[in-house]
Amino acid sequence: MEMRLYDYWRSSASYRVRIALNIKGLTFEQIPVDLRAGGQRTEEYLAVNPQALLPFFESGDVKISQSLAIIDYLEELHPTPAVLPNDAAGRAYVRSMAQIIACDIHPLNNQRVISYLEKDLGCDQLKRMIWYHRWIADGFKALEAAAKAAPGDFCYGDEPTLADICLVPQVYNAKRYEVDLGPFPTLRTINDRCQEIEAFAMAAPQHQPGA
Ligand SMILES: N[C@@H](CCC(=O)N[C@@H](CS)C(=O)NCC(=O)O)C(=O)O
Repeated sequence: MEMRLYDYWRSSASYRVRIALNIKGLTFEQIPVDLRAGGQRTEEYLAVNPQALLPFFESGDVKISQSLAIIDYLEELHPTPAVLPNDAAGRAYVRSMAQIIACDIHPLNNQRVISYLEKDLGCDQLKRMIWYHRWIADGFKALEAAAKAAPGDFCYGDEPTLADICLVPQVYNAKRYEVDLGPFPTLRTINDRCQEIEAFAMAAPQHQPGA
């Protein structure tokens, strides 16, 4: 069954799903939705995903929003190569790292939130950047400690997992907005290691349509 991914080259949540699809060696059609032009709020896209967010995944009758739910689905359907460890404690640890990013950093810095700060609350650019940096630094502090305490060369273990899949796009965002990554040496090393893996490299924003 052909897989389709509605995404945007700079969308970090879409970037997660692209990495997972690549790790599992799955081919997929990309349907770019231009977030900067408000493509997520068009009638056409709202009919696909009423939440007006990317990514969105389709495969036949299966239609899924939310990057982590999509990756869970792919993991269940295509268990190897796995992106979760094979023991319950390991899986919980990896999910907790992934959720530091996906639940506690990313939603606070999403385009609609930054735009709300600017247009509705009148925050100037400096305040918006202080906000943006704050939540990455907060989350990365916890993630740095978690990755340092974990075994292996990646966030957890010797193969990339869901935690690395979430980390790399978030580091991309951090670099884009010039967040100081000096205090996070473990995360920087893991990010560099992931860049050497084709599945991660090919999922990078600069290789996507529209970039
Ligand atoms: N929790 C969602 C987050 C999705 C999300 O926020 N996507 C961003 C792009 S990375 C988006 O579509 N933003 C559009 C907007 O803020 O208007 C997921 O993991 O899929």
